[in-house]
Amino acid sequence: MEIRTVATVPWDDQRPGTSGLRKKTRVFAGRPHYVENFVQSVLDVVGEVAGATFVLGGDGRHFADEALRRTLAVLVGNRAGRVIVGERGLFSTPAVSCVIRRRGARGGFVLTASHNPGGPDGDFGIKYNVGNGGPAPESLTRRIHARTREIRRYFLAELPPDLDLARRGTRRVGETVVEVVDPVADYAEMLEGLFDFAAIRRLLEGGFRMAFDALHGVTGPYARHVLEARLGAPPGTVRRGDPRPDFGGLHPDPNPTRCRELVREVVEEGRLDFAAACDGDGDRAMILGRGIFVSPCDGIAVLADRADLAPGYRGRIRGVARSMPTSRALDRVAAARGWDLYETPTGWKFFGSLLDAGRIQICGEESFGIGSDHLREKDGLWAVLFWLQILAAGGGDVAGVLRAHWRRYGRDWFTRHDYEGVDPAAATALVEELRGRLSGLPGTVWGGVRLVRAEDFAYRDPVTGEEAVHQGLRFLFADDSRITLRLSGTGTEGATLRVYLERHGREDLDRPPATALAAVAARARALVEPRRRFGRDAPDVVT
Ligand code: VG1
Ligand code: CO
Repeated sequence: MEIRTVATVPWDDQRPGTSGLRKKTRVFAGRPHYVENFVQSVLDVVGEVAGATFVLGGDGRHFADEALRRTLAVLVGNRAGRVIVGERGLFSTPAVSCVIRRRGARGGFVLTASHNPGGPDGDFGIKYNVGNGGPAPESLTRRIHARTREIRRYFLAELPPDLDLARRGTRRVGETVVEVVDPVADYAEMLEGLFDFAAIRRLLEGGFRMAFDALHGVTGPYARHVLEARLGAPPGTVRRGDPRPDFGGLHPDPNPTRCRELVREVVEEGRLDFAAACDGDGDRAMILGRGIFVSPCDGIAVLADRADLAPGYRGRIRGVARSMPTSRALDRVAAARGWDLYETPTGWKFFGSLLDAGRIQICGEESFGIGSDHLREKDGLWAVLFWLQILAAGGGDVAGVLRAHWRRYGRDWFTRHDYEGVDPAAATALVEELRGRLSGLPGTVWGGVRLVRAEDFAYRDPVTGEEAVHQGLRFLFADDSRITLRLSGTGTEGATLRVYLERHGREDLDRPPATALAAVAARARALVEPRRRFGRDAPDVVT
């Protein structure tokens, strides 16, 4: 097998964001060496690649086939000992995390831009996960970025043209064993160890009506196997279950705006007991119950509070964590139960050290991602099973579970307003101006309510001591309401401003967030001035 040293020139824009390197598909596809440069940069930084095992796969989006072969060619070129590839190039993000851990791999490459749309005019991405199964931490992504700016060569193997990555089997290519595997098996077996499958099966066979919408992302094969084949949900429970390169023209982002029809069917018309949808790479899940939408912030709190109902978590929770913009519903559960509570910057990479150290067992983000120490990624199908476990064990329905939670802890109304594709200079100016004014804001009055605290969120990892600064501006008011502003780190066009609003209360628990948070939203508008700064009167997406 011939391995060539290919001369290359660096690209200056390969900085990983909140979750991997994300760009327009045409950037990945059109620029010479773009994939190889990034993969080689990762391997140069990680080191000791020869003989090591890597996991490789993705959500099957447009360009994934080509990126798969090019990534594999660089791994073989670097004399990796073994590459475990998902059949047809498919692997969900949580499954990659699972397989890295089970097989003791050095790391894994996930070819996905997650919830971003795909296709030739959409987005593509590469995430690198490390040996604990989790996203590369900041210290590593900084070094990877530095490496991409100086790389001058990569090592490339010529893959045999008849190497078939669509069929299971093991084959030696040069010094590397290429093992094409069923991407579902390990992951499904892991789930079976965490939940009481017999109880969930009784629920699903007992007239319970549910739907799972894979949005043509990678979760279709996982959900079909777990929900339909193993747990006895009727065929057809999984919708849009075949992964497609363009996600069927959909935006594989499970939120009420993008999943209008499912929300109408379940929440508005009450035609099913339960429904869920996952994003392209399977780490997010939106949960709906008959007549009710579960805010992900509430979802995290409920799952943690009821963890004893799942065999894998009974009596095991000692600490929990949430990203900073996520509502404080989880804090109330932690306080009541005497658990430690950590508040981290946005992005799953910040949970890894806490999970590794055993300080937390369950964690989550407002952006539909929840997970636990079973992996080092958020996990969409796991969250679905956790809800089914709660319903199977406790009886009742989603609405009943949520309302009982609110009665006990009060309700943390939460909403997120996204201004997408705004002028990056205007977005940066907003953040910088407000940052400059932070110390003068406490004591000022907004719509009759005093602002009591304003800060630029910084985080020191309690395990590693690593610092992360400028992780969002947050404003606390005298009525205990909270506004957080930050710029997205996953977009590929313009800037996206995220405005997170929340307030706690014990009265009128069924009020929708739009009503309960109307006054807070008005204060946020006064802070942001979207009309003046961005020429916008309303956010593009309200979650
Ligand atoms: C968003 C979410 C964040 C999540 C990240 C990756 O990041 O806000 O909570 O971890 O996406 O999710 P940002 O920087 O755009 O706000 V995934 O499922 O796209 O890998
Ligand atoms: Co995702």
